[in-house]
Order: sequence, then structure tokens, then C-alpha cells
Amino acid sequence: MKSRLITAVMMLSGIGCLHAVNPIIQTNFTPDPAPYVHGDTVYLFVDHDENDAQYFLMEDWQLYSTDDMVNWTYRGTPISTGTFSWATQGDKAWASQAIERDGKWYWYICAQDAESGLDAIGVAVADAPEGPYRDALGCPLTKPGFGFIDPSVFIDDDGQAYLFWGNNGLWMAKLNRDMISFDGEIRYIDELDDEKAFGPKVMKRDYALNKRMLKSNFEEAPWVSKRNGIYYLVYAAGGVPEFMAYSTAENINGPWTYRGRIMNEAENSFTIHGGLIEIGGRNFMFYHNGKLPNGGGFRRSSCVEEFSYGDDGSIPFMPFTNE
Ligand code: FUB
Repeated sequence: MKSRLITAVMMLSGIGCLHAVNPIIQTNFTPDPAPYVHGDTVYLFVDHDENDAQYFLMEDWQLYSTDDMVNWTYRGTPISTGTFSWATQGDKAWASQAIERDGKWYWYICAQDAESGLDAIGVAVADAPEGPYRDALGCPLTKPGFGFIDPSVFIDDDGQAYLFWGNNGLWMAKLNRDMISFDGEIRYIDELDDEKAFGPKVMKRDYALNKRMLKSNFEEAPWVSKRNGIYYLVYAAGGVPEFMAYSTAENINGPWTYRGRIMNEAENSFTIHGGLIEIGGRNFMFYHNGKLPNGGGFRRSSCVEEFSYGDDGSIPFMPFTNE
């Protein structure tokens, strides 16, 4: 009773030291969390595993928000495969990320190009985070390709926007100011390097599972950010199951230096996928696991951990917490 009273007083006084319970959303399965800070609000763009999914079964994307990093409000299901006429319908609504620019909201998604059966990145645009959204192009932003999933959008200090994406390979392209077209060629990033950072045991296991025998054990789910002039690339690494790792660079075009593992393999999920934000001087890392009742590798839920950067700019290893 006493702790409930303290909690109520703290909430009324707006003291921001309460902790969210993980998973932070308990009403839907919400994989691939993509947080975005806008003013005092954190928006969380997620995809949506169906309740009875036995394999990846995802047909729409949802939006949640919070003003206190504790209580999350469902803001609707603004887009689905139906938003994208070129996409396979009712399935393959995979990871996404959204950003606001010049008063417009751009929601980058990946889906399956119905004609070719290959992966592709698309973009929907709206005047508000909740929508209504429309397909900005009526066709994919990227050409369809193997591994063209998991878009991450980033705007640098000089206003130049970039899109990164990829599974079993990492690609990047400059975005024009309109945010819906590329400026120049798509570039394959082949200089990711983690060989020296991993011990032989981990390398053997991870490399055995890496289909393309990349030099890096990058798997998917890139998330690009910048802090104190350093670029950060957080990603899912290692194969099945995945863990979270990161690299840094002094230039957005690399080279990227491997900086280590920041999260272990997700609990009850063979994938892990997330992104980081800073709000009010606090830093948060989002990810997903399969720990909700009836959860699992195809029924995943968003979670969050608070962390502090090291004095050298490093991201610490983050143990999973329940709250
Ligand atoms: O949610 C579908 C796929 O699983 C994502 O695109 C990957 O990053 C992995 O989380």
C-alpha cells in the first residue's frame, strides 16, 4: 500500500524516476521497436506480430507514445500492407522507422514486392505521426532485392539525410531533401569489421551460421545515430539467435570500428532489433523479446533499458531487466 501511495505521489508530481515494466506494451505483440523523440513525446513505431503466428505473420504497423517513458498509449494502426499497392498483401509487414522533417512524417517500411517476391523498402508520408499516411511513391523506394529489409533513417547535423538497411549485408544511400528519393547511388558497406574484436570461439560459431561469410557478423536491423561527433551503428549480429552489437565511425561513410556486444541473445526470441534515443539527458535502448505470455520468436514484444554512455563514448553492455 505504501509503495502504491509513493508511486501515485511521484506520478502526480511528475517525478521521472519510475521504471517501465518490460515488455512495455502488453496488449499486442510489437516487434522491431523504432523510437523517435519529438518534443517531450517519445513515439514508438512498431510492426505487429499476429496473436496466433507460427511463423512471421505481420500485416500492419502500429504507433504508441509516451510522455514519461513509463505509460504507453496506443495511437492506432496507421499503415498496413494495404497502404502499399505494390506489396504482398496481408503478410511481410516487417521492420520500420519513422522521422519528421519540415512538418511531414516519413515512415520507412520494408515489405515484399508482390511482382518479384523480393524484399523492398517503401515510404509512407503524413502530416501527423498518427497519419493519415499515403504511399509517397506508389512503388518501392529501393529496387526490390535480397536482404532489402530493416530501414534506418538518419539526418546528420548538416541536414543531409541517409537511409541504411539490410539483412546479411548492409546498404546505404543519401536521401534528397524530399526524403522520398535517393541522391546518387546505393552503396554496399563491405568494410564492417569485427574479426579482431571477437574471440575464436564466438567467431567460429557465428561464422558457421553466416550464410554469406561476411567479414563482419552483422546480421540485420541497423540503427544509425550520432553523439558528440561520433556515428553509431547498432545492429543485430551473429545469426540464430541474434545478439545486439555496435560499431562507431568518425565519418558516416565509414570505416566502422567494431565496439562490442551490448545485449545478449533476446529472451525467448531468436531475433533482436531495436534503436536508441536520448530524451531529457537520459538514454534508452529499445529491443524486443518473446517474453509476453504466449510470446515467442514470432510473437515478440517491445522492451526498453536505460543506459549511460561511458566517458569514452562507449555503449555499455546492458543486462535485460523486467522493469
Ligand atoms: O520482424 C521481422 C524481421 O525480424 C525484422 O525485419 C528483422 O529485423 C527481425 O527482427
